[in-house]
Amino acid sequence: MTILPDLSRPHSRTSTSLVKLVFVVIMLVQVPQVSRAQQKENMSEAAVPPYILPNPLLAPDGKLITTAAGWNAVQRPGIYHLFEQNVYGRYPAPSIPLRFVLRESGTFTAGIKARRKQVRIYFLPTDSTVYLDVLIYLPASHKGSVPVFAAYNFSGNPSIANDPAILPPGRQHAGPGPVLQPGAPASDTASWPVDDILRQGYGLAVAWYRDIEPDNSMGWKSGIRSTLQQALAIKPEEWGAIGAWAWGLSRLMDYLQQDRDIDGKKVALLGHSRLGKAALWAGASDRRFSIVVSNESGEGGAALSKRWYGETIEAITRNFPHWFVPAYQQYANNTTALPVDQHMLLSLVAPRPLYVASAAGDQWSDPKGEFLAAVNAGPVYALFGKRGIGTDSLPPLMHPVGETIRYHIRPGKHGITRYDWQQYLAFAAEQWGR
Ligand code: GTR
Repeated sequence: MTILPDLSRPHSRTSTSLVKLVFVVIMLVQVPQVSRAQQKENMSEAAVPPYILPNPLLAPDGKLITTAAGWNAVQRPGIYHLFEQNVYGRYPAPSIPLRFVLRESGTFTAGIKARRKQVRIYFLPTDSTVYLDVLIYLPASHKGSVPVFAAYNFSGNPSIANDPAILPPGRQHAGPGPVLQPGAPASDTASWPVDDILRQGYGLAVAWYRDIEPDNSMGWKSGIRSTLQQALAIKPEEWGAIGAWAWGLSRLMDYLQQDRDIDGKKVALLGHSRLGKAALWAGASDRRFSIVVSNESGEGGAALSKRWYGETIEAITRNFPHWFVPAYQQYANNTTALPVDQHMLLSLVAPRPLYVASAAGDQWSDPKGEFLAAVNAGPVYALFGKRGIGTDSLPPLMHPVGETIRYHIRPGKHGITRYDWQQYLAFAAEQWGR
């Protein structure tokens, strides 16, 4: 792809000052480049070597993009394509008609009364073995369509709430992680404060990511990268598991768009950790998600890769070779050659609201690298007249900063907590004007 400068509009005074802002922000984190093989993981801030971030507004011909129109027409597609080629792979167009089957509906009291729906999304017209099971809770008192938070869960739909009516997964998927036992207490209710979500007038739509692809290096053989290979005209190696999971989120969105109980214009997509990586790629790829939330998504998610701290491309591609396209591996000890960094992934969400969150006890995810990526997506948001983080200093614990891009770091370990959710619910209320 050739990236051309945007010549469609004369540079206004605003765009000139935006350009200056771009330089200021970029200069704050850019320091001279060193070529250093990043063989091991570094957990010491003092040992972080200098690195250079690509400027998302700098077109390959050396001209700066200075308008939203130029970004959308030229730079956005170019950067998106670089992520497809080098990191996540192609995002196939849905060339197959989906089938939605309502399997169950009822009520559940999670502190507050909820309506429950369980829907199966089939991905092939006649085959019934390839599907995504969706569990939806809606505030029972609410009339009309409601905004929702959509997310994958790690351990299956029955893990999110002690609701005996939640249908078990249609099949068990190979590890890692324990096999789900029917009737066992929900194992992950702490990550899903269903009552808080419903009380604030939102619905929740969740699905188990392993319906799309089991999370191991052989998972592609039984996941959609094999079963939908023909239907989507994409070879398994043309995308990775994160790409497949992200694509599944878009199909969940297809369902949400046509459910009259749901306000399809107000769907916030949230993901934690590896599922945060998938949520960011889905949010970058599918502009119907009106808010995107990354909870401790780390390397390959919101954290900068060129900053040598915490998990590295070398470690992630060694431990999880199935998550990315094979091309990503070539940057394992050569991050300077990577033509993008994760602030550019965050930029692809612009101008939609974006929340990036870290935990101080989760240094493997590189909280500071996540913060700096959020800061450096700011110049793209500025093209749309939106304010980003507004500071280049990591804020104190539990002090969310920023407007359309927001960031917080909280104490504690890797996980998604009630505190995290409270910030996301407040952010959504603010952004959606509720
Ligand atoms: C870790 C991995 C991280 C993150 C995490 C998770 O083992 O290194 O990139 O994805 O798993 O998903 O919990």
